[in-house]
Amino acid sequence: MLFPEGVAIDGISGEVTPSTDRYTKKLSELSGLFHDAAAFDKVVAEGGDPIAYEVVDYRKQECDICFGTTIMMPGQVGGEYFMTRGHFHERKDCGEGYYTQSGEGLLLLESREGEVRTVEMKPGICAFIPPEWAHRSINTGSEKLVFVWFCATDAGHDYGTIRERGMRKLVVERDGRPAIIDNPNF
Ligand code: PAN
Ligand code: ZN
Repeated sequence: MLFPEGVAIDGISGEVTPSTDRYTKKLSELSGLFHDAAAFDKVVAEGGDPIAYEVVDYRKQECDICFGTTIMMPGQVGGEYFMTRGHFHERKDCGEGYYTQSGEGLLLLESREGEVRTVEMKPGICAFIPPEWAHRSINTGSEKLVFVWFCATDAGHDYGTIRERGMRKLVVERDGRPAIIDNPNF
């Protein structure tokens, strides 16, 4: 039986207490994601394979909703900001919410039909991710980007589509600011 409880979410560290699960993605695990493969190898080697992001879950399999945080480190690979893998949900009726707690970033979204949108990620903004929109978060700031996500427990992740063909746009630093450019490899 499940019991109600208050879950503490630290908006700066992203820690979730109590949590049920967590994982860390080191930069080397994101091989193939960034446009500049040589720059990627260099950052991994010279930067000591830094952590790119961490995901902390509060998830009860017996319940339909779950939530957690994503804690994204700042960094760049060949001018491209650190980003998540990006995915569609397996369940075609499942959307998601991303409520930014601290830091700054961009949420890059792409529909099945190929329409591209971005939503600014900054404290106070809760991004609505509709079903059937792939979503990738990008830390465009110099601090950690921490956001709370909430979705259906069994939404599932379809990573394959984005892994195989990438997304239509890249987010890169240009003149000290984030710029959204066409992905030349798409
Ligand atoms: C989030 C993401 C998390 C990491 O919990 O899974 O930010 O991003 P990737 O899974 O794309 O690497 C979410 O959108 N869940 O559905
Ligand atoms: Zn998702």
